[in-house]
Amino acid sequence: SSDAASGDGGGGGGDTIVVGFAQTGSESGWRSANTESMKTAFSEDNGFELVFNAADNDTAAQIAAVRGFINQGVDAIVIAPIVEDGWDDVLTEAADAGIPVILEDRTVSASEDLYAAWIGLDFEEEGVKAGEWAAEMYGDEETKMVVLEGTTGSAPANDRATGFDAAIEGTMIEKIDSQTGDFTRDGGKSVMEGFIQNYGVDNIDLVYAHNDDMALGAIEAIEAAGAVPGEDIKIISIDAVHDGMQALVDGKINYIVECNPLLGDLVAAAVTGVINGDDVEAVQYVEDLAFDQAAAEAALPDRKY
Ligand code: GYE
Repeated sequence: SSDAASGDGGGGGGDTIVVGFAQTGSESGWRSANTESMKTAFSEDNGFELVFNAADNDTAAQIAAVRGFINQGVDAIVIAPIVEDGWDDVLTEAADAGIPVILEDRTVSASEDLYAAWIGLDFEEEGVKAGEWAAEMYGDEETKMVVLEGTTGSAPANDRATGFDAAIEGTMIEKIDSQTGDFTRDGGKSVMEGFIQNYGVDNIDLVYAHNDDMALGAIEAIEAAGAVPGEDIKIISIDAVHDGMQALVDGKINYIVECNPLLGDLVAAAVTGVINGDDVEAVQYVEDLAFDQAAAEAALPDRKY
């Protein structure tokens, strides 16, 4: 409790729980909101000492950070895994050292025995929601679509593609190209510039972006090519961060599926529960909404991120 923590002086003794958090990096607005949520939840006032690492989306650096936490002997490790594969060794090392691991945000392909809990979002369902809307709006006419993928090998890039593709099956939406923009605005912009160069701005009808930041980058590329985003080229994205929602209100994005980054309190509760030996739900999904322009207009004033 905060009472137990106050007066502790941050010395790391007593009731303070020392948590190493291996964040992906700082690629997007979603990530900024997630980092802030985590730092707030794992505050000294809440009885934590947070050792924060952001790996700049370098998977080797992220694994090295987790090894550092193990060597340091932290009480618990939280990871937002950049990619799904490659976690078996270091998770086994954490288990051997008796340090519990809690995953937040993205999932891993490693055995569930190697971590105590995962808290995050249903990325495949997000893709389905985006695809169902695309199918309903554009599925009856010939629609040439390009896809801006998230970080290659990441759970949200994999699952958002799977869900969307399943939802548009049998429609007249044709995926003409799909490349990674690494979840960044710059990445989305340069990949979209390449698509426009290769296919011609008039031959692209729809962009499906795995996050808002890449959609915002694509908007810049579309406008620079003299076309009108949201009209000449429709755009669907995922996250519903503030700048994305503003673009939706402005008519430059047509639909956004939410991905809630405010996971800090749930993750902190899971860490505390695991350390206290409580029964902690091993898989915790957080609910997501979806917005068209009117819904975005209504929601924007009260958005927390
Ligand atoms: O959608 C994207 C971020 O893993 C859900 O990562 C997260 C994704 C999010 O960079 O904006």
